[in-house]
Amino acid sequence: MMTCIFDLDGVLVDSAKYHYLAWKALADKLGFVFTEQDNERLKGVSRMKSLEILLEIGKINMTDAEKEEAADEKNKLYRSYISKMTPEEILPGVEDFLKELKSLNIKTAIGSASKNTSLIMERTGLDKYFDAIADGTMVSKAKPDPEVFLKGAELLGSDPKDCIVFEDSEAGIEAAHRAGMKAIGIGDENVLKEADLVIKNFVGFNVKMLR
Ligand code: B16
Ligand code: MG
Repeated sequence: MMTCIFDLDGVLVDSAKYHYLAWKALADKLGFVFTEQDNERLKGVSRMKSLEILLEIGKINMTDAEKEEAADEKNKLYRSYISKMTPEEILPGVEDFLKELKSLNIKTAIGSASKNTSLIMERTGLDKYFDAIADGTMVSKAKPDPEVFLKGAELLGSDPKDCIVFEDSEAGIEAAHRAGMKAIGIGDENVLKEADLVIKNFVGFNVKMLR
């Protein structure tokens, strides 16, 4: 039976802008410029890996303890932004597609690297559409490792070969394929070259197009 697994940031909601603001505040404090273009490199990447990329851009060295502290500080600021999110921030076309999946009894899961998944799901009301959540609190290996998607399939009792993953990052597309799943890219087809199909967004997208 078909199962749909969704990445969260960049697929269902645009939380990348809040990640950007929070990382930028840290860069400002450390005294270097962090642009929106730099932020592209952090999409789909874990929190600690994101910090390491940021520090590389700013040419700054930190001890492990300082890194923990900086990542914590960023996360506190990030959570203050996402705790004000509303259902209006669900990306266009997403809810119609999720409603269609529900009406057809197609199983759904989240497969996200974020440790803040549950807060975003609550604030936006997305939680009512999902049968299972696999997120950064449950896995130890980040995308492109397939762990988070395999966890999602396992929670639903689905066979990976019946799963279709929706992803906005290259690492996520690779992770889906390594899990033995199909991958639909959300975004730019020149970037998400490895995806089985790329769509710009969910506007007008429906289950017929999947079959
Ligand atoms: P957190 P996704 C990812 O979510 C984001 O794309 C990435 O930018 C972020 O660093 C990562 O989650 C960890 O997030 O700091 O909230 O644990 O795209 O896998 O849904
Ligand atoms: Mg993403």
